[in-house]
Amino acid sequence: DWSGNTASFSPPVSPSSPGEGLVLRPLCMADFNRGFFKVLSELTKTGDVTPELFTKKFEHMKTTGDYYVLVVEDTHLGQIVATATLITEHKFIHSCAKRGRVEEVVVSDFCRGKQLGKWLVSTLLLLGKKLNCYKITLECAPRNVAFYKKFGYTASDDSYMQCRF
Ligand code: 16G
Repeated sequence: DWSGNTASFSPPVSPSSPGEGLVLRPLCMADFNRGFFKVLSELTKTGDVTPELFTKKFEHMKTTGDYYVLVVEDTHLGQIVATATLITEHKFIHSCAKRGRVEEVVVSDFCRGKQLGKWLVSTLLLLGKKLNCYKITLECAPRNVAFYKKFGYTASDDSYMQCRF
């Protein structure tokens, strides 16, 4: 049930009217030179990633068919200004269903207020539904919980646990 999606756009934002010069599209190889990692570094440590490593990893992701990495490009600047990823994970349960994960949602600091986060997150919700995911999950900082609630995400009773290496 996706009726909990109450996110609204003001002014209206849609894939056909993203805002002057802003384009939402899948990641491509050339985005390495358009500041893709600079945007990611606003979320967490990216480490040193060479063009070769990026190419190898991205090729692998494309081969699996389970990675949907979206970017927003400011075509005037020729720079990536926001990104978000949907990953589908395969299950035996729920009649061999897929589960979706939303990861690395980042909007460049200087682009705040343009509702690019809403644009990306709502696009990934529609995509997850289209791909027949039985649920979509994400982890986020406590300050972002209210933002995701607007799209119908609810806090889970399950504990989020991790081992870090
Ligand atoms: C946030 C991100 C997650 C990312 C993590 C990186 C969203 C919705 N969540 O939780 O995808 O992997 O930050 O933090 O964008 P880390 O470097 O501590 O793993």
